[in-house]
Amino acid sequence: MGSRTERSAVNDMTVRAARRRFRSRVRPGLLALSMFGLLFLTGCSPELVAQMKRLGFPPPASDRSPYILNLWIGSWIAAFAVGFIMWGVILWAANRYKTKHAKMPPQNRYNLPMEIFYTVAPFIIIAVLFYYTVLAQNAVTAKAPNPEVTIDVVGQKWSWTFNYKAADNPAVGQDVWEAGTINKTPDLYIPVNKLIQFNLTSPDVIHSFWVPSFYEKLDVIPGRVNSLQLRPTTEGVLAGKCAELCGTYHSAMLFNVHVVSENEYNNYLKSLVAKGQIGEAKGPAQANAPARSSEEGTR
Ligand SMILES: [Cu+2]
Repeated sequence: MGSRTERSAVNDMTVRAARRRFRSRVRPGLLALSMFGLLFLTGCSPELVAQMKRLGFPPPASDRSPYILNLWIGSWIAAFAVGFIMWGVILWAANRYKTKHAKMPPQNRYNLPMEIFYTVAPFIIIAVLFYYTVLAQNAVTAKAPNPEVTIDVVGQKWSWTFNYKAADNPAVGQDVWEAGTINKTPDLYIPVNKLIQFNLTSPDVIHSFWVPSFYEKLDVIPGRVNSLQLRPTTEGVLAGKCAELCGTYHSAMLFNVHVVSENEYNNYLKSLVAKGQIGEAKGPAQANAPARSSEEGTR
């Protein structure tokens, strides 16, 4: 009886000594990490800190952006929560059953509750992510029957054409267009806080309409019309690009998005009327011809 008590006292001392060793090793590491974090964060500009808080995303620029941003941040929180639990369990097991203990940990083969747990837990994680993804997707792809502004976008090899359906707009009264070329980056003008519908078509290969600040992109597919709606929330100039590797000069498929006041928007459309860019443009003529395989470049 006495020897068992002595043995357990010795065990307690060994465990306490191990804990002390562990703390003395971990504490300086944590301190260094937090000092580094503090220095790193204080050395950053407010924009960079804001971008880090969005986990790398640019400032949101449309009414649909917050849904995607929340899904992005929520997914990382869920991933880190699972990660911390798993890292914790791994570290605990590695420390608890170090080889110098020379003791086999209790084996749990055929432990039914444990097996059910690690089968069901991933399904719960996936189901929760799936649920929030569907909610965000429905909010982002929701369409109203009467958008305030409609713009037909043509993605062609290797630039963009924007058709402003402005015949109903009393300030303009005509449909107008603007087209880019491989050497001229086209401008897309949209009015702030208006519900805009983009109808996307391609006369040649698959492109993808992408304005990173809107957080969403949509494929531009020959033979079908894909459309998306959004309401830009802040005035400014945003970068637009093609997000589908579509051929040799894919990287030239850039455009500038000018989010402006309604007045500026109407003035811009009137300037297109003045230039005679009236009616509808569907991309360059050669782009409308069937593509030959030798012209395809990288496919
Ligand atoms: Cu493209």
